[in-house]
Amino acid sequence: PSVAAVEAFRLSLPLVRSFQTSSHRKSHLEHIVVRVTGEDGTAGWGEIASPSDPYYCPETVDTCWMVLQRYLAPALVGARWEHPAEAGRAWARIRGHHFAKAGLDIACWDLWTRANGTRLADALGGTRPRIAAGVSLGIEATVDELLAQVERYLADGYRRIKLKIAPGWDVEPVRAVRAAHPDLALQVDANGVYPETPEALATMRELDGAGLLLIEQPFAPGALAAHARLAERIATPVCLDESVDDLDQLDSAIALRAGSVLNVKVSRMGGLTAARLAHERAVAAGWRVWCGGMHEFGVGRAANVAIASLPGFELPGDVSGSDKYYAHDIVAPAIRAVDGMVEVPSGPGLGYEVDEALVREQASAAFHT
Ligand code: OSB
Ligand code: MG
Repeated sequence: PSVAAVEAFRLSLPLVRSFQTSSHRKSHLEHIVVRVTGEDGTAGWGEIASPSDPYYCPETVDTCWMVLQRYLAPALVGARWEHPAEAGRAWARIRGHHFAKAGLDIACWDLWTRANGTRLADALGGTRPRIAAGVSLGIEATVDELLAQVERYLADGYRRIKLKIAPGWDVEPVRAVRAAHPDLALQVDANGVYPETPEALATMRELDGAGLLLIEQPFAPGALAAHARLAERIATPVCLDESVDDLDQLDSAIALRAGSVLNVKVSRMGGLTAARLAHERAVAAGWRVWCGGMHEFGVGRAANVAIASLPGFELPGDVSGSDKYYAHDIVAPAIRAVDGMVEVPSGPGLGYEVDEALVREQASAAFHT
């Protein structure tokens, strides 16, 4: 098939609970919703779940909007492909900009599977009828507030908790949560904020005694060697997120033993096609994999659910129900976790219906290529 038209919508949704970033409080998140139309009129939906600011990765909503409008959408329109895994050839010579590419890649997979009447999860090679969902909890004002959040999500049925950590908020909150829940499946994510110093190593050694499933991205994205040195010194598995946004980086990480677990994010890898290959390669190397998230709206979340149904995704992911973030999502039925599990939907494509009227009416900007 080929894509005859690309439409994009900037859409902001209010958060159920605002959260603190390194610079300010966020009460809304803005993502870009993408709609592609095939030659036969079939529609496919994708989502660009880039953060607004370049603190997680270099991309922002503004860079995604620009690159999508100026380079990616024009490259895709009219290009022929037999299978969605080939659609990315149209934009292969554009370097980087993985979040922006992921939106189009997801939309092409949705288009193709809807046109064929197949489920996205099946087309990707998924085998799980439901996926294990954990939650990612941010840095709170006090340890008591964090403990209350943990209680709340355990009461909701989630079985794995990830705590964000940073210098000044690491050993103490982890100890407190572990003391309150000795058997909890618990892991931490530093988003690369620790320098590789003796103090940081001492912190990692203390965390190593807390019975964590893994320590995610303690050092900067490019610091593969530092991750390898840490992985040799502690027993807790080191997990990479920001360090791996393409298959070459994954190969380097594997060769250097910079970790033993990969957080596979559809957005960071540049789409479902790349995420699927990363999953294959990591599993073949003996790494464990799980599905990470970027606070996706329903379209991106549905893509996460589909990829997480692949056989290698053995560890619970960050793919929680959308009600953790949004009271009104853009898809129906709402994506829900029951007893810590999200059902892989049975309908064709992404398996959820997009509220197109809401997307069109609420968008703050739109373009059509
Ligand atoms: O590092 O995994 C991360 C959200 C935004 C940016 C980075 C990360 C995250 C999460 C969110 O942890 C998980 C989710 O989508 O629920
Ligand atoms: Mg992370």
